[in-house]
Amino acid sequence: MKLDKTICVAILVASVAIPAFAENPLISGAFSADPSAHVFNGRVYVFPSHDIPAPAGSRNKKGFNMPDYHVYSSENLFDWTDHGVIVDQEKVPWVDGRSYSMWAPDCNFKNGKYYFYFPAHQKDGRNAIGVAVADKPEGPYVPQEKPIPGVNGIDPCIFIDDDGTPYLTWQAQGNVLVVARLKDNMLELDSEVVTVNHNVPRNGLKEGPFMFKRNGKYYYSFPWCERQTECICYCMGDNPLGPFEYKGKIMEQNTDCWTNHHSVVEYKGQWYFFYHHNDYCREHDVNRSICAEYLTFNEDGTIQPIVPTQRGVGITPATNRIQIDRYSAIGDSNHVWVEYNRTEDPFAGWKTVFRNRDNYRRPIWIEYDRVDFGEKDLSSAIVHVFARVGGSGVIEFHADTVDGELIARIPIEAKDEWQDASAAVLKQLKGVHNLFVTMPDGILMHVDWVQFK
Ligand code: FUB
Repeated sequence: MKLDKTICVAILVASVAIPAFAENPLISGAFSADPSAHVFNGRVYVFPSHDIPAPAGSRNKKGFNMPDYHVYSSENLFDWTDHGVIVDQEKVPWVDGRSYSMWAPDCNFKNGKYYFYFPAHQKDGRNAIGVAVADKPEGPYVPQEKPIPGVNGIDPCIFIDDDGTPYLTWQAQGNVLVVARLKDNMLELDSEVVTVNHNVPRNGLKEGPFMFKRNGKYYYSFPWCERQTECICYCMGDNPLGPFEYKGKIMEQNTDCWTNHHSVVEYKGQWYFFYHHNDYCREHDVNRSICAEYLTFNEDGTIQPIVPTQRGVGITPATNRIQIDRYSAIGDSNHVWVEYNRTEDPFAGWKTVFRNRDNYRRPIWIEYDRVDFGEKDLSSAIVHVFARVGGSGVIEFHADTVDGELIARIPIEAKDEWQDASAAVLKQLKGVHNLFVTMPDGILMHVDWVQFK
């Protein structure tokens, strides 16, 4: 797919400070990568890095171009607010302002302040890690004049232990993950820099470390390129300075995007795993988008492997436009699949194509988990559909299974344009249910979204 850079740049500018809505990816209208998630003041804040298509004058046409950082927050993990740019390469005194080198960051709270850690190229070209400080998670952030002394590398993660002791871990030069204690001022090292030893094989790149604590155990996780692309694996230990014991993979490598980068957070009693993929850019893998999944621990504290989904996390109100192409399960791929709405503009999202070939007799279906039907009766069900002349038929909504209770049956008239077809709700549901959308009659329909009113 060819990504039109003019369109992308225009959308990036327009996206600042407007809400972003999504399942996976979480953010639309701008690229985002390397998500670092934290809970501050009862909301989830995600501090990603920001990929852009290579701008004129970039020295790195084919690689990452990352000029600044935004912060996003959400209360329901479905509606995300973009709080705008918090740190810009041109406004940090020590950073080469034309290097587009603002890679994976992290942020944490201590002494009443928010400390944002970010890597970038210094004016002499070497990588350093600096800090910007704010009174609120959404900023404004004030960058320090100089980077942290003695810290050369990328991908900082700032972990604060229960007793308030801060630790910084990062990828140091030479493909080595390291950790050090910080002083109480959060701006200087307070210990030797310790190499993190774990018994993954020595070969393969390791970067993007993330540390968190649960039930007294320290979890040290990181992307590792074992074969073609990066998987995310983890170790556990009893001390933030190690040693750690290797426990296995949280997320397998994927086929399309060379990098992955993650964070783990507990919010309202549920654990979440944030990561990235290149869903909005299939032409190459340096314009990425952040995603989230549920994370589950075993009894012994080990982590269950996570498979990436389109559906992601969160509960969707039935009265929203439900993007069923962000599905949780899908039928036979010869008869139902997902495509971009407009290949020239990936941020326009996806649609589901229902296609009955050879008089296929089984249900053609897609499932979207966790729809909240609320407590009040709903009157109508709507489908935003394109069914060209000769393509009339029916779309049905079912509750919880493909042949579960019939919520609505919507006759579709063939038209040469997109239409909102609707019908009365036949079965009133209350609370959260999984929604199955089927095409019991018809040849070819494109569905962008469905909605209840
Ligand atoms: O985003 C640039 C780099 O790619 C990050 O710093 C790495 O962790 C990888 O995600």
